[in-house]
Amino acid sequence: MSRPVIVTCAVTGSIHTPTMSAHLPVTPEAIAEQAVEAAQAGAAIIHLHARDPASGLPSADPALFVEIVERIRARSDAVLNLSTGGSSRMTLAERLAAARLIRPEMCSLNMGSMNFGLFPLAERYGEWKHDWEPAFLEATRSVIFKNSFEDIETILGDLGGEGGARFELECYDVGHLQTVAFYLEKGLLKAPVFVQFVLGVLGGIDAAPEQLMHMKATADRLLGSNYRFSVLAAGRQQMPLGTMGVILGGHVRVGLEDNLTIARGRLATSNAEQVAKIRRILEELGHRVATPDEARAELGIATAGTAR
Ligand code: KMH
Ligand code: ZN
Repeated sequence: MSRPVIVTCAVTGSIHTPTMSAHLPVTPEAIAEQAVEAAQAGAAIIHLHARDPASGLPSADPALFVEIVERIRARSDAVLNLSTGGSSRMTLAERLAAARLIRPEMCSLNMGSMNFGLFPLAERYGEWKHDWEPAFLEATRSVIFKNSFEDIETILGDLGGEGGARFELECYDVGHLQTVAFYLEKGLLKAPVFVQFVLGVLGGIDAAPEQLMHMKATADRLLGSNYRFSVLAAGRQQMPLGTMGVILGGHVRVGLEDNLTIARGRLATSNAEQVAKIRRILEELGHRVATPDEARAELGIATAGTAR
């Protein structure tokens, strides 16, 4: 049966570095341009990070986020989803500053503290565009991506609640689903929650079909009908496991934050290229992409115009 599938596009993130792809957008103009193209290609939700325009280093500067958001809003009605994960080297206050100011329709919310290993990526490159890149990746050997219960409650309290943001609940392992169930039970999260199954981060669950089934079965058991899900697989499993998520009745996230390629050994030239690819696949499967307003209705976001 034809079903509107919500495609999220995560356009730049804080994992990849400028050396890895010339197509990774860095400046507010480039991030906004790629976001608008991704929305035109079929993405209903745009997941946003910012980078320092000169160096490409992940940035928490609210002024950069404001510029990105204003540029996108002038040309697109896509749901804008601001990261509260930032990068594992930012403090919680830094990570929240932009969302506290902008009050977006959606924010990410990472459901547990974990190792987040980017250091193996450093071995693949010999020469770097910027000095900070190898040190940034190497630092993930010792840095914890901190998302304590207190941090989660701070984010829920500051950004959620009545009239607040809906959340993309980033779950990197089955244990994180227990935390989602806990906050649903406590009433701090409101159903239906939007769970992003994140597979393939070093330190989280690996990117394999069996693990996606395990995440889905665990979420079904713990969350019942109170959740919707999307699938994000880091690296080359992005399209295969995203497709599997669609087949399982879920939604899908693509974008250069999670994977720089469009096929084995070939860099994607834009975020829109990845959106177009998953769109072709899901249309071949008999589905269609959800519009931003269909995504808002499905996820309980107040319709554009009535809020923000
Ligand atoms: N980078 C992804 C694996 C966030 O921005 O809050 C998860 C993510 C986290 O998008
Ligand atoms: Zn992100």
